[in-house]
Order: sequence, then C-alpha cells, then structure tokens
Amino acid sequence: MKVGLVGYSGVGKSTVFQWLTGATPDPGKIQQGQVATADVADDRLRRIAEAYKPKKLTFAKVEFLDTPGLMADDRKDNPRRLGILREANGMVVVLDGFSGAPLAEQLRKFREELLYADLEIVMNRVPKVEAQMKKAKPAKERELDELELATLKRVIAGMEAGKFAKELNITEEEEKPLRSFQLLTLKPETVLVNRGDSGFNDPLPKDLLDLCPTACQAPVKLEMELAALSEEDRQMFMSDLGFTASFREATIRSIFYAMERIVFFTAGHDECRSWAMDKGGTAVDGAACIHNDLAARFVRARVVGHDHFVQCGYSEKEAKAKGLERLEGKQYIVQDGDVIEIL
Ligand SMILES: Nc1nc2c(ncn2[C@@H]2O[C@H](COP(=O)(O)OP(=O)(O)O)[C@@H](O)[C@H]2O)c(=O)[nH]1
Ligand SMILES: [Mg+2]
Repeated sequence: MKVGLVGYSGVGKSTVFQWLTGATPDPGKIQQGQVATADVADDRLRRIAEAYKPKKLTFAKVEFLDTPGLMADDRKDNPRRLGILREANGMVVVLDGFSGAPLAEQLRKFREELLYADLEIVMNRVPKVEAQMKKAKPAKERELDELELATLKRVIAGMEAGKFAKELNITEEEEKPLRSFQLLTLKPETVLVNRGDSGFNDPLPKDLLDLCPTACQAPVKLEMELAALSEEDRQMFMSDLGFTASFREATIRSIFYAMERIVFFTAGHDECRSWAMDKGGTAVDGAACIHNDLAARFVRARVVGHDHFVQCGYSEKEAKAKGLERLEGKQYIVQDGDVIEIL
C-alpha cells in the first residue's frame, strides 16, 4: 500500500514524510516522488509478543510517498503536479494547522484541484473515443466504445456538478474503462492537520470533520524536535507543553485504517507478526498477503478473534478448550485483529 502525502507547497508534507518514516527528504527526488516505509505499530501485537517471546516481532508496513506541492496561486500546473499521485493507493491531505488559515477551506480548495485534474483527464479522452467510433469495427468492439463514451459523459456530468468519482456509484462495468485513468477522486483520502507548538490537543473544527470524519492532527515539527532532546529535557518540555504521548504511531494507525485496510496477526515462537490487507477481504486474500502459495493451497484457517485471544490469556490451547478457536473456510471475511493460522 502506497499512500501519497499531498497538499499545497509549504504545508509541511516533507516534514511529515520525515516524521512518519525517519527518511530524510531528498529535494533531488521530489519530482519522481520519494518513497519510504513506516511500521503500523500495534500494542495488541506487542502484548501477544510478550506472551510468545518470539525471536522476531514484525509489524505490517505502509509506504509513504512525498510529492511536490501544489501552487495555491498559479493553479495551471497543478494537474501535472498531481500526476505522481495516480500510482498511489490513497492519499493524506496535509493541511497547514500552524499559521491560522481556516482548515475546512484549505481542504475544500485542495479537493477542487483533485476534481479538476480528474476532469481534465476524462475530458481529454472523449474526442479520442469519438474518433475511434467513426471507424468500422465489429459490433462487440463498438459496444465497448459506446459504454466507454457513456461512462465518460456520466462521470464528466457528475464532476462538473462537484462530485468526486467515488460519489458516483460507479458500477463494475463502468469501472473497467475508467481504470487506466487512476482517478484521484476514486482513491481513499484522509487529512492530517500539521500543528505548530499549540492547538494540538484541541478538538478539530466541526466543519473540517464534516468534510473528513477521519481527519487527525499532530504537532509534527515539535515532536521531531522533542525526539532530538535528552530524555530529561524531553520530559520537562513535554509536561510544559501539555504533550502527553507521541502522536506518531497513532497517526500512522489512523491513516492506515482510513485507507480501508485492516491487520490480522500470526503468533508463533519464531515470529509474531501483523499483516495488512484490504478491509472486507477473505481468509484466502489474507493468506495471499503472506504468500501466494499459501492462498493457492488454502484449505481452512484457524481463527481466534483478538478479544477472545486476550480473554484466553494469549493461549491457543485455552482458546481451543473454551471453544473460541474457530475453523473458517475460504469465504470467511477477516476481522481486524484476528489471530490466524492458515492450514
Ligand atoms: N511554524 C511552523 N513551520 C512548519 C511546521 N511544519 C513545517 N513547517 C515549515 O514549513 C516549511 C515547509 O515545510 P515542508 O515540509 O518542506 O513543506 P512541503 O512543501 O509541504 O513539503 C519548512 O520551512 C518547515 O520548517 C510547523 O508545524 N510550524
Ligand atoms: Mg516538500
């Protein structure tokens, strides 16, 4: 899963990139988009590992993509600047939460840029399809062209009315001709408000949450500065600033879940590990995250729900004895936190 950090120039995308991944932003790489990974750390897995004492503890990862910022005043070039985002699976819109600029307005304006970039791509396609339709061709191919043109027209009308592609209830049939555009307004999106030295414990404004219920905030630069201090100084500054816990892990988890992903766990004495998969995926999809062979040879999965596993003192034996370990088939929809053994 690759998540793009997007927004206007100067809102702190590269600062966020460094904070989340520990990688140093390289100005030379910004045009291609710099990528680095971060662990989706999880206290539930840490507690499982306390019980299993494995040789290795491995968290699922998420890839972040730092992108060139958009220009707020000269918007002509913004669709091109957004091009890099098309290959990403989702995005985090970084908002300036340190200068006092209204947050909901920033997001609304940014979303217009996404819509405009998508609209341009879809509209450019129309004359090409129309030209294709003038050529003689088999009825089957003609039908496909007609479907594509009808889809483009419907999407254009929706976007001109201000709707994102994800609000247009695109059918499976319509999805095919649209796929190659990698529409930005079809991708999962969340918001990170980049706070300065204050305001990070206040509730986010309601108008922002109305636009994006999964929005979160963090004092990004401050937390990096604190990390560079000695332990003693850090404690002092943290209590002075009303800073009780690190925001970083919680922010990564919040982004991860906003991207419609979940984790399941595998527990063993060699390794305890979390695996990322799409929300709503089956046990076979989960097996495929571990290894394609495991999916191909999938028979059943032993599953203990996370809460049940806690109730049983992290013991598979106990879970089995209490009847809380289930045998699930290929169609089973994996739940976040499931402890799974693929058979
Ligand atoms: N005052 C203040 N400045 C920040 C904060 N976060 C980032 N900046 C500054 O804003 C500028 C742009 O940051 P950068 O991460 O390069 O933004 P980008 O263009 O979105 O990648 C830099 O000078 C940062 O030091 C913040 O929380 N407070
Ligand atoms: Mg940058």
